[in-house]
Amino acid sequence: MLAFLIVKLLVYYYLIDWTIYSLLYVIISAGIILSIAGYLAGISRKHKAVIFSIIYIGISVLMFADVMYFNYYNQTVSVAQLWQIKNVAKVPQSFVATFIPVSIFIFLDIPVVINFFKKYGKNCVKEHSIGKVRINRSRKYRYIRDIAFAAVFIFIAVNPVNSIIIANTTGEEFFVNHTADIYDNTVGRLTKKDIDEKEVMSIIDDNAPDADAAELKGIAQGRNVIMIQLEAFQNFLINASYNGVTLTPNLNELIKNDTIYFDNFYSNIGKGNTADAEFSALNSLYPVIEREIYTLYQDNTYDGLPWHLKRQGYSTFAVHGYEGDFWNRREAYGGQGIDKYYAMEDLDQSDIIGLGISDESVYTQAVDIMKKQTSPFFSFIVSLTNHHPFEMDENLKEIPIKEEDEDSKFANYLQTAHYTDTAIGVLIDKLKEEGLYDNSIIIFYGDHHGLNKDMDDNDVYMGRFLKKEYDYDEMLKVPLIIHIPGSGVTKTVSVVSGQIDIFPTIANLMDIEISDDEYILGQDAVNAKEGFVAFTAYMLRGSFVTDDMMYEISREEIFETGRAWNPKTGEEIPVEDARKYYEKAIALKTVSEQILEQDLIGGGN
Ligand code: GP9
Ligand code: MN
Repeated sequence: MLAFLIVKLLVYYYLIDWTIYSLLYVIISAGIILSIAGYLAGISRKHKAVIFSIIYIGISVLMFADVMYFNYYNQTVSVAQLWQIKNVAKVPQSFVATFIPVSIFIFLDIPVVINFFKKYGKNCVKEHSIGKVRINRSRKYRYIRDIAFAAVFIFIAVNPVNSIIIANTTGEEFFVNHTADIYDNTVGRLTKKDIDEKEVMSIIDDNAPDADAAELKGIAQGRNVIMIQLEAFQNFLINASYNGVTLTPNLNELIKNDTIYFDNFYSNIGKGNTADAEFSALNSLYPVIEREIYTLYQDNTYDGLPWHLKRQGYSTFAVHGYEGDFWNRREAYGGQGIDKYYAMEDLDQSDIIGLGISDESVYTQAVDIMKKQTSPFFSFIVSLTNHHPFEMDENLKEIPIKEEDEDSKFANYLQTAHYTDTAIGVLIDKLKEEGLYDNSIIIFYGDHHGLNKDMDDNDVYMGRFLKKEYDYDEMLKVPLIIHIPGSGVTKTVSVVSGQIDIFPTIANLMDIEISDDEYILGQDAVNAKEGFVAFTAYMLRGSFVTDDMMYEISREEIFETGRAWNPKTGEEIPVEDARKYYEKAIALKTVSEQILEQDLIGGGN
């Protein structure tokens, strides 16, 4: 039975990223499980086998959830994220595609361990009742022992002295990790202090990047805004070909003329994926790790891009080919300044691919809505067809796949990403046809990665395709393409930028006034001298990218045990060189959280 338990734990720690500490974790976890079993076996309660079974199955289910979650998010499950079960149930394809067969070992030992417990439990009591073997300790002694054990355990889990050694050696152990998480989300939250509004502004002044030049100011002033967030669309696709076929011919063509292309642009999403990309782009604020801002801070007051345009007389609407209440968009868009939302149920659904309405159909229907506007408009379109697990009818697949890549997520991704580009071609043609092209600013950007480097052997396929190691610098890089027909402005901006910078960037191009007292955490990326983006998910809080350094904090969220490297060369950089930017990232993340928690844009709560 011990062998079964050990295999279960080995598989668990292997699947949530084996490190040098994992062996120690296996010993600690096994020790705790055996202590629970021993403790319960020793009591003479009628239903102790049932109690043990419930606890043990519960532990196993949580381990399985951790493994699934880790595979997708590079993090174990938190109590703050239990809400996500609802979304998993809605997108079962992605859940099934995330399942790793070996994780079944987490459940295989359950009958063996429970059976063992039953026998052992009976013996214990028998021995006890006939007064043999057991050392009969006094009740007082047992209380002291139990309290001391719990106190030491909680001390290690909560780590009140912030010891790096404790955090390092026990940080990801199953019981310690989940106890610490529960503590952080209960006591930790209740005891957290707000930062005064003035202090928030001064931290922003000291830390948020700020471009002071005003090149290209107002070149798109008064135009219609067509903003398209592209599902799972990564930057490596641009100007690339696979097996002799150009992957994104339409976007490549756009980039050649009247376009500003940002080729070092990053996704800075939190746990709300697509919805967080939207939020960050529209508001220049950072999302959070707990869940999507659209739900957590649905009732806050915002003053992002749509609100600024509304004040200039623009109509505002969003179009998306999936269920209206997904990511709580239906409820949240009003607060974002988006007046009308056309979701799946409001649109023609005759052309479905994968999860929802095909991009081509959504774009065509969106242009029809644009045509009906009587004032300049802000249209926000969120694409969908390129969604994980990237399944599409064979007849839509146009990329010939090499034998070595057959039946991979990577190959499927190339197909749906290529389709994304085809649909963009249809959109551009339709805009021209309807006379909406010349007087618009058309913005495309990716929401997040499609190919997680830790899933589906993507590192192998991508490594071969890119001819370099597939790391976060490539995985989190999505394109930002701003097309301003007839502007005569064609350039590539390579200074680092991210979704956090979209609002101030568009504001400059459209000459939208942003006053000094607005909470803006990004900068105008056209005029940026130095880039800076802080991360929230995948690379956790404290991680960042600058023009020549990327830093990933360790999973225990300890600065010293993170890693830093040059994103251009992949060369390692001493971690200490990252400290100043790490502090900047923490400062920006903290003020962003404070702005949301205190609803500061709405004047505070
Ligand atoms: C759903 C779509 C996909 O409406 O935006 O969301 P994702 O799973 O990528 O966050
Ligand atoms: Mn998405």
